[in-house]
Amino acid sequence: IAQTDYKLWLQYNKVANSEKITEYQAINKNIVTIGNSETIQIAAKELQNAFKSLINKTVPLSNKTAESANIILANESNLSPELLNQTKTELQKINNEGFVIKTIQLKNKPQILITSKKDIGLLYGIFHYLRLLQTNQSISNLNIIDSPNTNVRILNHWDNLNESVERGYAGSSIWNWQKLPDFIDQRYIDYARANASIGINGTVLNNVNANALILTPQYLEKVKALANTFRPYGIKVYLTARFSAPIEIGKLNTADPLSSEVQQWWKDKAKEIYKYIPDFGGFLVKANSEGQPGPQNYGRNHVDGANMLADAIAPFGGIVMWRAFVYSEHDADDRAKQAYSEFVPYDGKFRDNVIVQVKNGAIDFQPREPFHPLFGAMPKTPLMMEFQITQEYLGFSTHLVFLPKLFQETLEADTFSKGKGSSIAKIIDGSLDNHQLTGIAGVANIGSDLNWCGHPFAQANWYGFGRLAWNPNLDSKTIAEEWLRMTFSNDEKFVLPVQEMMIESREAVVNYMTPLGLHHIMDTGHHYGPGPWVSNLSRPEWNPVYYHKADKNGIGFDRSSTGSNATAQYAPEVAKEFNDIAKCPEKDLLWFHHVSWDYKLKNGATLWNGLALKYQEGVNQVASMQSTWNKIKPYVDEQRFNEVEMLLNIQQKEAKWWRDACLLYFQQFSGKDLPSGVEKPT
Ligand code: GCW
Repeated sequence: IAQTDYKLWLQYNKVANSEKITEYQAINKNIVTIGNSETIQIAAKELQNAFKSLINKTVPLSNKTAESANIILANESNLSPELLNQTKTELQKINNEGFVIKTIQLKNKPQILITSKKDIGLLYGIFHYLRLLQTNQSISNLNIIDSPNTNVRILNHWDNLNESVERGYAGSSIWNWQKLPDFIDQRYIDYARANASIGINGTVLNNVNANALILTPQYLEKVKALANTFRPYGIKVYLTARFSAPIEIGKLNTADPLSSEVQQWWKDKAKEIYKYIPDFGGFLVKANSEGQPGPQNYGRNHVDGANMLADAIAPFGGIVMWRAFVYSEHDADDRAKQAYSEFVPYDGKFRDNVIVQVKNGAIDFQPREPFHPLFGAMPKTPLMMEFQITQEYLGFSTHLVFLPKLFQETLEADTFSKGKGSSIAKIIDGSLDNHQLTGIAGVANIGSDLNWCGHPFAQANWYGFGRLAWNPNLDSKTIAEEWLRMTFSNDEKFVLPVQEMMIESREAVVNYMTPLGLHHIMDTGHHYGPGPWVSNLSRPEWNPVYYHKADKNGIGFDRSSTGSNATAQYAPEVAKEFNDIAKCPEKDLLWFHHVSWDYKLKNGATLWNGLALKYQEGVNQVASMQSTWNKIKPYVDEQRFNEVEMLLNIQQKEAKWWRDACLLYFQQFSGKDLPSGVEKPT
């Protein structure tokens, strides 16, 4: 049996609705391309292939309009005056990666013109157009004007040179370093195509826990081969820069960013890289975090380090993405405060080609975190978002969790940094503080598994990340619907219940793992399964007990003004809310407060009962996901149906494991019975 899910959301299943297929066949008669870049050829070929299966038709390709209906692909410089005239105003509204899809009249026939400033816009345009067909929408009277809201839409692969993947749950790395540069695996092309279809335009090939060898000629040859493969798809290659590379591969005895010898080494290195890859994107750097080398090893700071690399790469147009994920045992009263304390003093001090990459929350990719307080606190510095698509703390590739719901929650959060309406989306897209350099990164969940992501539904997280990177204001519900229609079926009897299941899956995982603001109570190291009892690790903030602080008086981390005062890192309006136990959203309660077991929640239940009931609710939600899945069996191929069924069975077992382990453990402190409605652990 063919592996259906290798094809991701580009299944191009034959359109089942007969009216639609007639409509689509009538207008898609000829594909006309004007211009001959590799990108335009890829776009035309994609259309041809898609039409073959979507509408069961071989559509001819030419470079001249025929006397009938045409679908015309041409960037603005290749438009005839007649065509330009009909799209001038629309073209003014798009940026260099945007596109216009417009129904126009030519020779008295309706035509579909896809146009753009650059050819990459045409590729994005045809994928948008095909999405309309894939989701059975009307294609008459189109006038679509679309551009990405951010400029760096990038995947971060945590892939090691030995082909293992840090926090990867879908097999090994897809980069076959041993066979590169001469062997171009078809996967690289399929990867580029899938990314282009959702507007991703950059990829960091290797782990932020970096190996300097990637910067040696032996590897740069291989990186070049990948960059050449990705280029026509609009994807730039970036690498992580190990800060100590001048010592490890340069034979210097220091990596001090203020040493002129070190500065020269990076300048030469940049020059060398650009000889291989003229459009190299730049560096991603994890410095002085979790044992990685950095400027602080030499008594220098993040600005010294980032600017030194930025200066080396600026003449070639590259950027530096400097990560803000830092915490250390020396400042362990509250790990959540550290990135803010360390970075805010540097606001406005970074070079123009530096962007600071900030995780969505202040701890580490939890099922739920309040937004990171750095957002809104560094208005003079471009900040980019770092989401984790791979599910390190959310059940790996075993649990079905639809992450765009989580991403959306963060993007919509209001920082109040410039008063009400200062959402994170506006910080990320540069509009709030007027930044030109903008970006959004996702730690990839892609591996060598036949289905790319380990779980068939984990593909939706890759898809949704790309869609939100393009437009951070999209609704996750719309994303789920699009993805389902493209990946499985347009039948409403399938789409509606499964869409609901996806949307609910995020709250389910929060409930059965870390309800009411609990966090980081996963078992240590691997972060799979519960481990709230772990307390024996050498650094305090590695231990789950540090985060939940359960005792006989209650549970939760007091980050209010009576505790670590992390709330003071937010704008006053936000701080006021988080600080006050009565106003703090209950979903974040135990993140910000140590709350007594008898505290009355808004629904009247005591905290203990409420917590127990949330764990139970999570288990029930997974049971309802299972029953939804069983009902849609007729609409899904057997292979994917079975895979998801088996995975949901594991998720159900493990939701119970979480509930029982956490409640039995916390019960030692609360000393209370489980409320009715909560199943007794067996
Ligand atoms: O999420 C944590 C992971 C580490 C990771 C680190 C980081 C790449 O447990 O595996 O290292 O964060 O983001 O740098």
